[in-house]
Amino acid sequence: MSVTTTGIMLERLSDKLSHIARSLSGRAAISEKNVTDAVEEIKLALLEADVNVRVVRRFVNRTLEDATGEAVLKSVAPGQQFVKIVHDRLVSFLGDERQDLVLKGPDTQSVILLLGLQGSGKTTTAAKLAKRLQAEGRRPLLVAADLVRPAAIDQLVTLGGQIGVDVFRDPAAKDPVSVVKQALSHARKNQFNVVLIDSAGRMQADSALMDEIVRVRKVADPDETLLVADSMTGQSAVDVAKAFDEAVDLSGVILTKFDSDTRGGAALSLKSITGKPIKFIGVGEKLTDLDPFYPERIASRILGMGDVVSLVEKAQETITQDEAEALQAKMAKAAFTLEDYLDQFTRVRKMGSLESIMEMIPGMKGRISEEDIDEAGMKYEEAIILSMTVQERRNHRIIGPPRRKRIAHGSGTSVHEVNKLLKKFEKMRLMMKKMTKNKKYQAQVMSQLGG
Ligand SMILES: Nc1nc2c(ncn2[C@@H]2O[C@H](COP(=O)(O)OP(=O)(O)OP(=O)(O)O)[C@@H](O)[C@H]2O)c(=O)[nH]1
Ligand SMILES: [Mg+2]
Repeated sequence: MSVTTTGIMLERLSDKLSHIARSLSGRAAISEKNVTDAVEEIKLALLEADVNVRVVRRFVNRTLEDATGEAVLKSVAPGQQFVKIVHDRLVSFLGDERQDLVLKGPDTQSVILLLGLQGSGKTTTAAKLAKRLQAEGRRPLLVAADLVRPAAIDQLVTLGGQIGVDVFRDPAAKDPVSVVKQALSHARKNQFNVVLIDSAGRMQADSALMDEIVRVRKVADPDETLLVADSMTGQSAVDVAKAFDEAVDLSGVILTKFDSDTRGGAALSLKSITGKPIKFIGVGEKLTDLDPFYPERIASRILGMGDVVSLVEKAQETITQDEAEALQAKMAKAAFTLEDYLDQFTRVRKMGSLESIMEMIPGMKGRISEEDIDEAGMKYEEAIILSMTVQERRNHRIIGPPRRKRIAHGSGTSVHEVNKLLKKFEKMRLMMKKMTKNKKYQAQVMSQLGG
């Protein structure tokens, strides 16, 4: 999907949230006050983005609940854990899983009814959906059931022509109910398996027009009753959704004009207030500009993509405090073995670099130099360690010249590489031991562990 256009929409909210996230995630220790302050800032950012007040309150309460627990504050990377909590909350407010259209099998007739306020994008979206369904191998029929606006039928016929989809119309009809009835039987006779009904727009959800839509819905008996809502209208899109849902029981929402510079509030409030999923977003005027709505992606987008998302992923792999403490104790006693070292390779692979895993260990940040972590050499190192016996991994000093030769052979490396690894490992251990004896370092570690 067009990530850049979505970015425009949520830019301001995203800037704020990612700033907060970054300032917290850099810290090795955070207090309950840090969390409440950050949540307060997020609350303001959400309100400013026009998110429904009730939704904001819910969001704030749940985030505080999750983030002020021991598990977060006492974890090794509390800032990262916090970012992950905010991210997961956002995903859940946006609707968790992607929700696709729920249609009948291709041998049966499915019906999609599109409704919404005037100018929200119903007609355009009907054509976009028809194009999409056609690409999926369906045989769609567009139905011009907007008899209110004079040019509405022509508009749909033009759009249908552009994508090669038939449009059912009856210029003489006075009641959309009769158009829909005829269209359904026309579709049955001519093997169209998806009927898309474009209904008349209304200025507001007034009772006369609501009555009409209720009657249309009754004859159409749709599989999908989709509200087409303009995301630029923010809060009022949510109110409109509520009104339509009460009248006709929506199955989902399509948020249009997601490419415009809106504040993002509608997307964040809709699911939470109406309980109806956002199924698609309109991201432009072209008929290809319709994207499935992925809560996960939008949440990442709101949090500022790139670095924050990787932080979230890292947080899932972060070593626990117990593990860090055990490692710490081993380092102090110079009991850190090649076995422990090997153990880190799997983590490193998930996290990207040895440097980043070292940074997870309290006090290690900035103390390991580039040359100590030749990452290209990691593959060799792993192969070498794997060729050792368990005893050798636990005590590398027992590895004499004949064994070095065997290990080199077994790992497909050279004696030179084996020697290099053993020398480097010895150096690392000495450094760790020296470091852990340093009083200043100890104080730093204790504060980072919250002790
Ligand atoms: N930028 C952008 N424009 C859109 C999007 N969807 C629709 N539009 C534009 O919004 C305007 C109104 O779209 P229509 O499809 O005619 O809206 P409608 O709900 O059918 O309008 P009425 O039938 O008058 O109630 C058109 O200019 C569309 O091109 C979108 O996702 N992004
Ligand atoms: Mg229209």
